[in-house]
Amino acid sequence: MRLSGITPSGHTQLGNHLGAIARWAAGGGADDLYFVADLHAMTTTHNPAALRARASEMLAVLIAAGIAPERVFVQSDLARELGALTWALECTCSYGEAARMIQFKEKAGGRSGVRLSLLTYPVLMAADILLLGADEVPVGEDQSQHVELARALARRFNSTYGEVFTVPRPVLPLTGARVRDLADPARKMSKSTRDSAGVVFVLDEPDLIRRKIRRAVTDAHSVPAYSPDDRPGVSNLLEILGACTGVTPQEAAAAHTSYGQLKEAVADAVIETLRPIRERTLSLLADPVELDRVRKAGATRAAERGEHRLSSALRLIGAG
Ligand code: AQP
Repeated sequence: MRLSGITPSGHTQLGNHLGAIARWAAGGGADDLYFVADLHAMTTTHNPAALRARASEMLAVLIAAGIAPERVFVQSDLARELGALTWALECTCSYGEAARMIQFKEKAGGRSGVRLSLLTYPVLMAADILLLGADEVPVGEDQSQHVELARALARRFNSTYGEVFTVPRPVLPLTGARVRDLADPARKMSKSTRDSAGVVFVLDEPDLIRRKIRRAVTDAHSVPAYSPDDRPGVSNLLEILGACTGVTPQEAAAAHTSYGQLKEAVADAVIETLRPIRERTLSLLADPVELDRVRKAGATRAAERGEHRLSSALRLIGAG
């Protein structure tokens, strides 16, 4: 069983969709679970009301994109279970192990005023994985150290207190295109980027999507060619077009003779790819009672899947 999450650190963007969500919707095993990792969006300054709204919106986007509602849940709906398991795992983890995490070192930058949760969130991530018994965790390079920690904690807990956890394996994610920021193709498109001129959000209006794509940074050439290293802007557009229309970036390049023509084609393809998701998301959000019912059902199913591991772990560690 695979477990994948998406953090509501901003609104869902095109990269999240083409790189992850579309794959999640298209493939995977019947047991796989996907979650909105809202607790992970609290490790730096955050706005509670905005986070709550984004978490609901992201849940709706995942369902609208085609992931079966019974495979989706919001992490904070399992806050009690995850909080209890995180504590048991923190009591299995050394301070040195947590402080060695590269992401912590990079993000904390040696400052003592950072939230303690920035140090401990890999333990919460271990709890996400171990509670649900995921044996495969798709992770990119930046998170692989955290899955190693989850493996170490699972092994240590099992050998110290008793066998309860499946030891997870990091696996290559079902990745699609790697989408770059339209205004700065040197960096990847990210939902939390402050200047959103180069970020297409899944819920952007079609007109806005077209304007952002028309303004995409390219280069001094005039005929499209796929060459990511020296022509990152136009190559990014070709990858986006390829991902939206099911062709290779090279094929997309061959079909266009000018940057202007290419940008219009990219805008059309992105708008048509996102249109049904946007429409379904808006209709899900327009019926909060139904969305809440789906959300509660997802949370109940996920909690039931983890219940026996949590109660065994707590009993084995001496709680209750
Ligand atoms: N630009 C991207 N191209 C392809 N895939 C991407 N993903 C993110 N950006 C791109 C994939 O989306 C999934 C969920 O992402 P996440 O929320 O776990 O974290 P992230 O990778 O940090 O996403 P963002 O949008 O860049 O968020 P912030 O701004 O908070 O850092 C992952 O599978 C990720 O690979």
